[in-house]
Amino acid sequence: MRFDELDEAGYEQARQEERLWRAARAVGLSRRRFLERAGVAVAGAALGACATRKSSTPAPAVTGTEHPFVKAVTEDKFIRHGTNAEMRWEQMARRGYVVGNDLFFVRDHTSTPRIDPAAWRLTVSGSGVAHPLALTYDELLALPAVTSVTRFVECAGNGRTFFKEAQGLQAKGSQWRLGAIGVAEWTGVPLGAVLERAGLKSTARDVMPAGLDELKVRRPIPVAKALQDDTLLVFAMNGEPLPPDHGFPVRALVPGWIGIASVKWVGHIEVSEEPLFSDWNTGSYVLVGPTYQPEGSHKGPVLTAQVVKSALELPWPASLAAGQHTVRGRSWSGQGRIAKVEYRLDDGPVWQPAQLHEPNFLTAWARWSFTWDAPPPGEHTIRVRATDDRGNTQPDHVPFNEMGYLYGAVVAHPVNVT
Ligand SMILES: Nc1nc2c(c(=O)[nH]1)N[C@H]1C(S)=C(S)[C@@H](COP(=O)(O)O)O[C@H]1N2
Ligand SMILES: [Mo]
Repeated sequence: MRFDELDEAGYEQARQEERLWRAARAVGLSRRRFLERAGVAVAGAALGACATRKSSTPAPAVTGTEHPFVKAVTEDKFIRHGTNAEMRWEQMARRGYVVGNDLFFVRDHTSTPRIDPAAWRLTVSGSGVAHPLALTYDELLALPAVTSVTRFVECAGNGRTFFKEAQGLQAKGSQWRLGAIGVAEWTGVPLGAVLERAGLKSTARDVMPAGLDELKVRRPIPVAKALQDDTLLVFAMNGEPLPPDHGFPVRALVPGWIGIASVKWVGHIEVSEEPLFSDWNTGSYVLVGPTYQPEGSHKGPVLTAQVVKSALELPWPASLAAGQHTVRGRSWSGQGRIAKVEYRLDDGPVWQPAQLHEPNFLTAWARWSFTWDAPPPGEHTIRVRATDDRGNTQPDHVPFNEMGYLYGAVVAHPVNVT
């Protein structure tokens, strides 16, 4: 099989096949037998079992896993999309402000690596720092940390499937509905503090954390964003050591920005006086489509902050008995706090206000509710539209882009009233 590796979906498919093929070789399967057994998922599961029995070699700093995830990704909590797992929104109906680590969505370009914290090092180097630095896990944990930084991590492609469902245009990549977002309470060392220790120069321009996963996922951010108080090197999530699937031992947290900036399993940080590039800011995570133009080495405008979105804490489609209900959901923005949420039934002309609930943290989300007299039995839709305190609001339509990023348009949630 041949894939276009410059395209996000192609890259992942190619790597997925390579990974399984390597696993096959490790347990002595010929490529032919491997392909015969093909049904890639089946082969993966079988090989996983063999590989576990065989592994007795001493642990290097980074080892791969046969399966994409370490935590239990079960049907009741998640919708699987290959190496990614989307949170089921109805699960949030019984929960508080943050998303528990067990329910937090996972977005792995390949699979979750297992990293030995004793062998792990964080290195910082490049033309933008005066003295390159190497820190052990214990040394990083000994630096002054901040906690209670409650922020979302959201994939740039969250909502992607609506390009197809609402506009009939299929975008490349995981067909997420709205569950590629989670809010957690993060603990970590401000990235700026680590950069200062490496002698950050006033001429430094870009900062690029790089992951220790198979693809070495990396994406630059400007120094100004790296130095923001809440841009962190995170080592704990909701009061627990960062789970493997979410970047153990250390991930970046780049608040408000598309998820790819929050690099997981960080091993190295490059700091440069020159602009930095990687495939994740030139080829992907840029807007490519009829209304967008390439910009220099970037295939299109480079994505940074997330747009405004809303989701209902209901299954998709939902089913409700006729009568009165409290409908709940959450709205968020990468650029400010949520200021207003409105809802609308079916194609009715009137937007009515929903009630906002505290807390309403910046670049996290706001919960809201409204009382709904479910109409007579039949198929209905609920639409929700949020506005942030910068005046950004959810439009009825967003122009198509090939990789399906930033779908912030109002979504019609189907509700079957019985
Ligand atoms: N090293 C590395 N970092 C990564 C990724 C990855 O595949 N490898 N995925 C990114 C993407 S696209 C997103 S949306 C977020 C998802 O974070 P989560 O899996 O903790 O929810 O991690 C980002 N950081
Ligand atoms: Mo993402």
